[in-house]
Amino acid sequence: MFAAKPTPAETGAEAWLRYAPLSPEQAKQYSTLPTTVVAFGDSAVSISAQNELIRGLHDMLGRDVHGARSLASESAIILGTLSELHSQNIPLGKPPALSKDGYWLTHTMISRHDCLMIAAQSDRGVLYGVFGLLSKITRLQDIRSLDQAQQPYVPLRWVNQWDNLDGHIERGYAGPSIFFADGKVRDDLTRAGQYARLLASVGINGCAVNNVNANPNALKDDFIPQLARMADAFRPWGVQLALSVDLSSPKAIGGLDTFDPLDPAVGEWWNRKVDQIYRAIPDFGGFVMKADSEGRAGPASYGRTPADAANAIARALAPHGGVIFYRAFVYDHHLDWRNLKNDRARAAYDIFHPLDGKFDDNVIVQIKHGPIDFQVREPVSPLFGGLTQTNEAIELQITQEYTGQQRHLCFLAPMWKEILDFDLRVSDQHTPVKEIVAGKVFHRPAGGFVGVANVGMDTNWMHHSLALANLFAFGRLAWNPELSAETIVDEWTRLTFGNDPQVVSTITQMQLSSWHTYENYTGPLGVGTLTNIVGPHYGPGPESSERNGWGQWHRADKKGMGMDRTIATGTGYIGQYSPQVQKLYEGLTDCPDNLLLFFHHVPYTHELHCGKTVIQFMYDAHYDGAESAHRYVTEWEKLDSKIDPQRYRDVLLLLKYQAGHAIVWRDAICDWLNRLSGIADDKGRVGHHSDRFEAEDMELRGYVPVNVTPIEAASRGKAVTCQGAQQCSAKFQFKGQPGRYQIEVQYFDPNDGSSRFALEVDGHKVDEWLADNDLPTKNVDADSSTRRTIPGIALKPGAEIEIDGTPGDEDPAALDYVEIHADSR
Ligand code: GCV
Repeated sequence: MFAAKPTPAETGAEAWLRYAPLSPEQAKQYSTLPTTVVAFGDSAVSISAQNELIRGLHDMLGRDVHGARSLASESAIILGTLSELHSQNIPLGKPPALSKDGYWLTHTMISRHDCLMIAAQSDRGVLYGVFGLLSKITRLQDIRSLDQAQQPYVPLRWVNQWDNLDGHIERGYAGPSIFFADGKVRDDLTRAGQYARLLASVGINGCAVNNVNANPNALKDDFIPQLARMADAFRPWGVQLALSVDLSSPKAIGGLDTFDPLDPAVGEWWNRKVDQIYRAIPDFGGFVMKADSEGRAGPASYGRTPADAANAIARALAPHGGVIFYRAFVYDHHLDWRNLKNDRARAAYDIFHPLDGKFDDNVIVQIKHGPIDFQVREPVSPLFGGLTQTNEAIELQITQEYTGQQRHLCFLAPMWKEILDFDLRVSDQHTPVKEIVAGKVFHRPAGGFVGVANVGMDTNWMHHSLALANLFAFGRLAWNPELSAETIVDEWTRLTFGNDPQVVSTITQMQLSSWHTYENYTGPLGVGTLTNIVGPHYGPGPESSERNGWGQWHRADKKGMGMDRTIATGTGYIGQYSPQVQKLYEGLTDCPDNLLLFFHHVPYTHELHCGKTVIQFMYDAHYDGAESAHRYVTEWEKLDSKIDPQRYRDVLLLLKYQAGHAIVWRDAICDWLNRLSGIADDKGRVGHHSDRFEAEDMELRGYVPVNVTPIEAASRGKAVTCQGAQQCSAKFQFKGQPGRYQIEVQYFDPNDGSSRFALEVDGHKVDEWLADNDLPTKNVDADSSTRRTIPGIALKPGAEIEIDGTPGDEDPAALDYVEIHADSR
């Protein structure tokens, strides 16, 4: 019934636009589909729409599909804007009301021929309709009596890329920039065009191409023609080019001695610069601005406000129809951590709420979804409810900075849905976030969704094939936030991996549970991601949040943990919400468990609504999370032969890596909490690893024990490293019962070279591997800690197990421990 064989050798480059051939049986239901695609428009976007439909139908149905510019006496698929269709006298009946990017898929009879029609207000809408139709066919939907209109929920659906001009991407995890290299726009922009196609397929209509920590050089005269080439690559897909800009540009590159936004010379400079950009790129989208944040220049240098800065630039953009997204991510990162009333979470509201009504109509305040910074769980930013006379956009992070950096599976749509659906109860009315940012609640002229995407040169765009579901989901939610996470991931899976029921149900279940899994082992109860916040934001590093000015405090001490943000005794942050939301969070009785530690400082023995104590919940969550991550491997393995070999293997490797790293997380956080609180795990797991052989206790040749910092980054805080020797070994005797075992070697894979390991049992080599993963550290620590699993090893009591490590460059082939478990398979 389903396509017998998946397409061989897929790389993931086509993402969800694979158009894999349908089986003859599947294709049968589309046998009456016309094979002529008539497009009346001649814009670049109309031509893309026509070509895309021809390509998709041809590839999926294996039929000869061709394009035409006018109707002949035959059935056809007709593409056109309503005005083009009118002028061709196409019978339209009563078209639905369509907004700018909306489309209508329907049938019409022309000279007794049944024609399928994709109609829209704009050529971009036609293109979106084409993708909509192709998606239905890929998912084997019945299109015989199609009559459906679709409208985007918000007008501005943008992605931001944090690409630096040198080609490095800040918080990018999939290779270098597809746009820039060596301070210039790349000569070959093929990938930029392909990216625009992907974006268009989910309705994204703008892309700011450079880092919000913007390099002023992007506005230099000689850079603008380069940007124009990028706009050319985007244009056929209806994606507007936009740019992040630095407020100090008039001074940094403009020859002025000030960048005071209220200085007339500065205003003039922006006017001239913007005019110059629009001469080169007439459909330029606008700017994104990060100012007075994390060391960026800002209006505060001149005693001016964000509204002064945003409006000065907005006025230069307005005559051209451009917009500026001004980011509300403004906070002091030198807060005094000793002052219990200080709270970074308050910053956006404290700064922007008083400015409500002071921003021009082409300014959109871009607000991160939570008040801190894309932690694994945060409440909704109260600022969404605090700006009733200002355009707002929600900023969601597609790139998994704090959620596993595309090495861990973490599908974010369930989290985004909770945020978008959250009812802020402004003026005691139903005011969900999605309606506020769409401009519907406060009747604003503009509003939007912004996703920080950070795709890179990796063939499959995001490194982890399953991570692309986040980019897809962002686009789908920006188009229609009423869609459920289940619907979105079902669509994505069918488009990406085909319609086999086992593949669809396995992948959708993995994706849907993955956020909770990740939350469980990295930061449950709303404590924030307990990662190394002063390092790469990746592995566990719970102490790094404390005793510094960054304000990502969890305030864990001997007795308890959590930030007191109450109105009564804490920082007062809760007071930034409406009274009904305040009531939800202020008291321990109502505050949901999953955000408890975000809002309250409680003793470890505090009993949660679920009946567990905080400390036991923490232990259990970490063990549950690590187990779930482990199950993803076995679930995925069941799909072998149902997924093309390359994507199957690549994902399997990542899931195995994740399962190992989840254990690193579990042990680091549980050990740390156990040490801090002195409270034992009811289930006796924490600190007791009876199957574990510590490397420092083995018989060492060449290897030297070292202390690892922080202590929780390695088992018992120690590892062994091979320095100054060609090869080292660590040996121990197995003392268990005879049987088949799985050997787990916990080693470190820092990114300063590639070491090699070999495992021998009684002198026979049973495995060898290279430690050459690209992990975000040069150090022997929790970011580099990695697990190698060697199944099916027969062991007898007294068997000698030896690990040989060969350093490579600066990588000292460091080992943490070995675990031996019965192999049940
Ligand atoms: C682009 C966090 C990230 C930074 C990022 C910043 C922002 O602090 O760690 O890399 O900078 O957010 O959103 O501006």
